[in-house]
Order: sequence, then C-alpha cells, then structure tokens
Amino acid sequence: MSTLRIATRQLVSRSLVFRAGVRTYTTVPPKARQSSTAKLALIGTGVGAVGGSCYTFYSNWLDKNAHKEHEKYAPTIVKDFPKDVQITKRYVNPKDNSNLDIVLFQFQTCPFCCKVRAYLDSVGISYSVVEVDAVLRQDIRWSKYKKVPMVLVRQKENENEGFIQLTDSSTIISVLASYMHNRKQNLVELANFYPNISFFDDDGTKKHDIMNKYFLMYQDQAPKNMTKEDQELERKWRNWADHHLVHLISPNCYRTYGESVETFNWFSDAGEWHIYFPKWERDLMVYAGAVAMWGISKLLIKKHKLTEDVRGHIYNALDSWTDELKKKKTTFLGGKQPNLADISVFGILNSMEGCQAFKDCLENTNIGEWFFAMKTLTTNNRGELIREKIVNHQS
Ligand SMILES: N[C@@H](CCC(=O)N[C@@H](CS)C(=O)NCC(=O)O)C(=O)O
Repeated sequence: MSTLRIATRQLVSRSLVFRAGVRTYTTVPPKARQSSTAKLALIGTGVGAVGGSCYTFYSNWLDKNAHKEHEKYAPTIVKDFPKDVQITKRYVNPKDNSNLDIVLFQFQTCPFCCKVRAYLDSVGISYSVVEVDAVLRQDIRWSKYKKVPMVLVRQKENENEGFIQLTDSSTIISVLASYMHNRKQNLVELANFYPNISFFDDDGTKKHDIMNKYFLMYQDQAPKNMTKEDQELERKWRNWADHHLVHLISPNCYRTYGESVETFNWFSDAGEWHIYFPKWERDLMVYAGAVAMWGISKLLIKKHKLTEDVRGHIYNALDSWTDELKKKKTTFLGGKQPNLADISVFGILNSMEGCQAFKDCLENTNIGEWFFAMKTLTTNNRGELIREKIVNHQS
C-alpha cells in the first residue's frame, strides 16, 4: 500500500502540474514565456539548492541523535483528540466490557489494518474508524507516524489523561490483548512495555521497530489453558504472518494487469469509494493504481526473492498453515477459540478476499474451512455498524 500511495500521489501531483501548465499556456504570450521560463528555471535551481541545503541541515538537526545505537522511547500520549479528524463509522457492541475508547485510523483493505479489525471484531470491542485518504492522508497529518493502522486509545476512567497512540498492527494487538487479559491494568503502563526502538543494521542503515511486539504481558498470570509451548507457537506464526505471508499478497493480487484492475475494483467496493470519491477520481484510482501496482508487484517479487510462480508460493504458505492446524486437530490454532496467530493470518487473507488470487487459493488449498470459521466468528462478535458521516459523491 505504501508504494501504491507514493505512486498515486505522484500521479495526482503530475495531474496538478498538468492543470497548472494548461493555465499558464493559455494566458502568457510565447516570447514573454521563453524568457520567463529561463528566469523561472534559474530561480527554481537557486531555490531548490537553498531549500535542499536547509532541508538537509534541518533533518540532521532533527536527527542529531542518529549516531546513537538502540534509541528507545515510549508510545506518544496525545492530550486532545486531533482537530478536524473525521470519524466515518463506529462499531458499537453493547456486550463490550473493555472500558476502552478506541479510534482506528485505517485504509479498509490494508492487510495490517484488516489484522487489527480482525482482533477487535473477534473480541467484540467497540471502536470508531477514521478512513484515511490513501493519497492526501489529511487525517494523520497531526501525527509523526505516517502509516496505518494507528490507534488512539484511552481507558474511559482516565479520559482526562489523553489518548495513547499505538502504532504497528502486531503491537496494537499485543497491547490490547494484554489489557483484555487483565482489565485492572493501567494501559499507559502496559504500552510502555512496547517501546519504539531504532538501531543500525549490518549495512549501517537506521531501522525502527517496536520491542516485544509478539509478546503478551501476562505478568505471571498466563491463561491457564495456554502452555509455554502454545505461547511460543502463537508467536512463531504471528511472526510468519508479518514476515512471510503478507509479502505474498501484492505479487498475487496484482499478478497481471487484468487481476490488478479486478483487485482495485474490489478495493473500490469494499472501501465504499462511491461514498467518498466522485466517479472520475474512482476511475483514476482504479486504473492508475492498477497499472502502478502491476509494475510494483514485479519489483516486490525481486525484493522478497520470490519466483514468477507467485501462486505456488502462496499455496505453499497456506499448506504450511493448514498442516499446522491439522497437527493441532482443533478448528483454530488456539483450540476451540482463535489465538492471535489465527487472527493475524485471517486478517491478512481477508484483505484479499475479493481477488482472483483468493478464489484460486480456495480451489487449490484447504484454507477454506478454517477461513470461513474465522469469518463467521469475527462477523458474529462484531458490534453494530453505525455510520457517522456520509458525504455522497455519486456521479
Ligand atoms: N509494520 C506495520 C506496517 C504498516 C504499513 O506499512 N502500512 C501501510 C499501509 S498497508 C502504510 O501505511 N504505508 C504508508 C507509508 O508507507 O507511507 C504494521 O504492521 O502496521
């Protein structure tokens, strides 16, 4: 999705430049235009050079601790809910006993966002949704972290203390699941067990991650029916979902131009783009997005060291997962109820449910039985959908 956003943003900015170009051409006579173009080029180069140097200086100044290894900082507290952020819908579950106020910033069909929703829905927690515009992203402009999913959460009894900003799908799930295990805990204290860290990898590149993100903070009170081995297995498959399965989604959903268009049409339906965008913008997103992602998926094949047989890779991955389920001899990896690995794998696959790739997976693997059991469970436990604001752009 990130690559798509960049590609779409370039496309949109190109279309703005084109429009600006048209306006200039129609109002300035040709001669004046030639000399003003040269002047503009000179000014542009000067401004670019000065701007570039300032930017480099500013970034170095901001990143003055970059030489330090293993920086570590706690999740951010957001005192007041950011202004002008539009909540588009809420899922309200009368049986929710979490005592939490949760706002999820998301793209509807992003696999990481689908994971977080799969968790919230399966546990039956109420939450509000901010559907972030993947191109302009105004609704997360207030945040330093620029990706989705992102959650603002507070305990209802501590509402004056502000919201904790949780980032990264697996961290969000681990913090919330640790809290749900024992709701007497203070959420800020819990979140502090998952600090953001930065470090340098072997190539000297600065990397960011979140500590403990696959660990639940049971504080010596692990669930009675969960052995240490069960916990390890859950961590192993959550890790696999984030580091292997998720990388197979784009290469499969955008495998050919036709499949890419089909995928974007499905995004449009699932993301209810007809509510948020006029037809010309939807068409632009579908066809431009399809071309861009078709190309990008070829790069992702190289990046993740896959072969052209991307279907083969995803079938193998799903076979490994169903083999593990077979060993357990239970409906879910977690037993009669899903654990967090079930939820992660389901969320990721759910993000491609409308694609040809998923139909092929249903035909060529045994994933269907487990997938539809997960789907029934999450749908039944989810709160009632309440729309907050519908601006209908149908045209
Ligand atoms: N590790 C993160 C990955 C999140 C992520 O990459 N989200 C994509 C959307 S699918 C995004 O927001 N990309 C925007 C960007 O990279 O600027 C997670 O698990 O939440």
